[in-house]
Amino acid sequence: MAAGRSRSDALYRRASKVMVGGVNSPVRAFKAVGGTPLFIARGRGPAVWDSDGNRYTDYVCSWGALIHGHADPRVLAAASQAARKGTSFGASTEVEVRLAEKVCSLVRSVRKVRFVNSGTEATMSALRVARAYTKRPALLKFDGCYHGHADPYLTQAGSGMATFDLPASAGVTPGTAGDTLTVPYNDEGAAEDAFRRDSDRIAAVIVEPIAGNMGVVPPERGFLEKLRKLCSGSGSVLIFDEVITGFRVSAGGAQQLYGVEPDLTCMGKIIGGGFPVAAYGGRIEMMDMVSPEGPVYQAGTLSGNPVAMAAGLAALEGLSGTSYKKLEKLSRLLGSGLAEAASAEGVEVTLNRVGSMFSLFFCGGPVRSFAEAKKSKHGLYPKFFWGTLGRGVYLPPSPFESSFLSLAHREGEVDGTVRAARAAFRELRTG
Ligand code: KE4
Repeated sequence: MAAGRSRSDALYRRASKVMVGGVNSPVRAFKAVGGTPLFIARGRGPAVWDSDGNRYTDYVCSWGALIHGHADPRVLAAASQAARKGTSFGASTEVEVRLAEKVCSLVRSVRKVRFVNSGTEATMSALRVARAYTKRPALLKFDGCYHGHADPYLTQAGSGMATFDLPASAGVTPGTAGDTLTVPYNDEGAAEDAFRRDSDRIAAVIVEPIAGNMGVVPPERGFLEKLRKLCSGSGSVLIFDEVITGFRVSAGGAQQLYGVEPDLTCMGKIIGGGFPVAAYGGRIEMMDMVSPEGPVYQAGTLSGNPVAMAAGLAALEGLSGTSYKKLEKLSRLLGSGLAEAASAEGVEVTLNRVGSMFSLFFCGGPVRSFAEAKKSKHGLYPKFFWGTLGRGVYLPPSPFESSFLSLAHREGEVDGTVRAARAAFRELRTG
């Protein structure tokens, strides 16, 4: 399959001279799976091609942003039409109003929104609003959840922090870290204990309503409801970080799927159709704390960028009820195919899936927390990653990430992926 990866290797050597680690985001460096990272030359639909011309069925999908697949014609047309009118004005435009109206129509709890350029900005700003609104300092988050790289979130985080086994980040002051409480995901009792100890200090609880950054870990029954009750009972702000799950698992995100309404919601990835767009929004009395309406300052040169807004609007307008039915049908086919392939080859795996986001753990189940996710035999993941990559399937280069299907994936891709996985599972067993 692989026509070699010499161009990627050469590009990585060049990149490493001028970019930290040869990458612009740590997980892309393939440290969790070894070897040198791929350099991607182009993508179309469900596929990407590396710089050596090797084709892969893509399950990274730009970390979940590309629900329509690569180079979606509608998104491309919208972005290029917008760009021809100018790329940025630093002033308001009609298209950002239309995207804001679309977001508010899809996510019931979001009555007002502010666009930013990354999920990190969204979660950082949402916390600032919560602290201003409650006049309290502390944040409660969950082990294994990742909310971007703002200082308050870099303790016991998932995604790249878990990949590099970093319980905390250098450069975060003890004062900042001291205001962040972490408890295990899906542990209602631990959350209750945190409130019993610190409810008068807790400004906000932030949670991935479906965890995607320790691998996929769905909420146990009652977990989100418990967080809602604890926050309502103590005047803390409930923040759903739906940067991954927003518009992914349903039109209204995980909050619609599970019927639990947060006070603030952070969104990203799909909302920009592959362009740098994120947002935070929610209750009017909280959002009106933000400048210029209120005392919480937050700003951004490229916030609401018209090209990115046009791409995001096209992405959201391209989603309908049937989109989620299609994604569920194909994702179920893939999930069962992978589980059957592992079982046929005598490899113990737990496959967690919600809609079109899924991940494999190399251990018995259930996997309901970061501690249980870490029980996965991670030594097997690199072998499985390279075994499938060499057969034309591109999975996330870390076990602490989600895989995603797009609306461009078809049964042909799923069949090919299951065949490649079965061969890779067999290699795990036979060495
Ligand atoms: P960004 O700042 O990377 O746009 O978003 C931060 C973020 C916030 N919340 C959640 C739930 C997220 O998953 C993320 C970012 N996701 C990772 C992948 N799991 C981005 C990939 C990367 O770090 O390169």
